[in-house]
Amino acid sequence: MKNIILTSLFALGLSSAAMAQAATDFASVDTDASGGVSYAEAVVAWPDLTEEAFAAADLDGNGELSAEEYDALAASAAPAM
Ligand SMILES: [Ca+2]
Ligand SMILES: [Ca+2]
Repeated sequence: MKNIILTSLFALGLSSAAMAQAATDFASVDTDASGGVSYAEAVVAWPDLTEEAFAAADLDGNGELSAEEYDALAASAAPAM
């Protein structure tokens, strides 16, 4: 049964899009629950994220994305994929 379900998901092309969505909310990406998303954490959820894009999203330049900074990044990055 599992294989049938997985195959169906892949066949529908939901594998990357749907699962990426599910795993990219702030709390999920902040894997160490520090309250900020580091570049290392962000790149897990956004493999294509460049350091430049991360730095641009880090508006206060503290090296981590707050929930607000992260949401802004996610909003701009999500439609691309
Ligand atoms: Ca963190
Ligand atoms: Ca920041």
